[in-house]
Amino acid sequence: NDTTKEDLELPLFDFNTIANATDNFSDECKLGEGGFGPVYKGILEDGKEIAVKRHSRESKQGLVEFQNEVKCIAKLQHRNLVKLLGCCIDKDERMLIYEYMPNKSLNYFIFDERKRNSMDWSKRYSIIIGIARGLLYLHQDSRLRIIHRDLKASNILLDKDMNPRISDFGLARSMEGSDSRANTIRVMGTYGYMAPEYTIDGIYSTKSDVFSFGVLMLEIISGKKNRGFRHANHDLNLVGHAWRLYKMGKQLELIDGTIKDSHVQSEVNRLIHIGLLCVQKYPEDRPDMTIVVLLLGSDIQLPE
Ligand code: ACK
Repeated sequence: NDTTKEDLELPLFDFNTIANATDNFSDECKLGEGGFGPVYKGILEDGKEIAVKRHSRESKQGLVEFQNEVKCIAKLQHRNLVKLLGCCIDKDERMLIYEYMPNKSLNYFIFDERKRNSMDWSKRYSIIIGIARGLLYLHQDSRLRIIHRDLKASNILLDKDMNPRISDFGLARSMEGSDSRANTIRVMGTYGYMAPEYTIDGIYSTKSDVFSFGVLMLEIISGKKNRGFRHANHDLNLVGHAWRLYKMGKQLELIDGTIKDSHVQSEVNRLIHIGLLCVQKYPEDRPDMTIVVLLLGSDIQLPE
């Protein structure tokens, strides 16, 4: 085990404290299964609510992801990132302790029939801009320059004010001191959100995150999930569908029918346009997050 406690620069929690907080990792406290093991809700003795990501013991991969997640986010703080409070290392157990997010993930709000109605346009817009700011912060941070690599609706958690927080940095890579793009032979991520150059050639960069962000935007606007860029079926290939509608000048058909206020149509139209810029096939054609945040916050009309 090459994770030494000194490496981490993070508050360390005692195993018993976490076991007590989560009722000994009971099923009742389990929030779900994350990419690398179960996630539990816990309550510390002072009443503070936490989420505990427990990495499975045996997994060698788990160790790599754990170190990676710690390295990437221990130093970061931003209102649109889930805050890492500390970690817990006990023999071969590794856990990450996060601030608890009471409102589940965005997945639940944009795709669940019962919940979708509660997402009016202004809420969707503030979620889009929050995610964009969080991602810009990751890309820009001069110490780390982080590429998330697995940006998707289920990794966007909502805090008590429905403010979006990017989570799950298990696959993130720091480009500190290196080129702005890199290659991998092990393509990991989520089908539907991965940029074509990443899926096909394993090339990732801040621009592959921009692609995933564009998919997320289109999903938030349409209430539909993108299943992947190879599907010819409209219901499965949201990106292709959005392009087709756009070329026919019918992009407003993309808007989720539960968004009732028609006066927002021109604004949504502009956002669809920004989303489409982000999901362009070639990474060099996509804007970087600085531009995306500027475009989102301004009322510049984009050229047709
Ligand atoms: O969509 P969810 O309710 O939000 O289900 C998943 C599950 O754990 C597996 O990842 C939830 N989860 C992860 N981190 C947190 C957190 N910091 N606060 C609350 N729930 C979390 C996630």
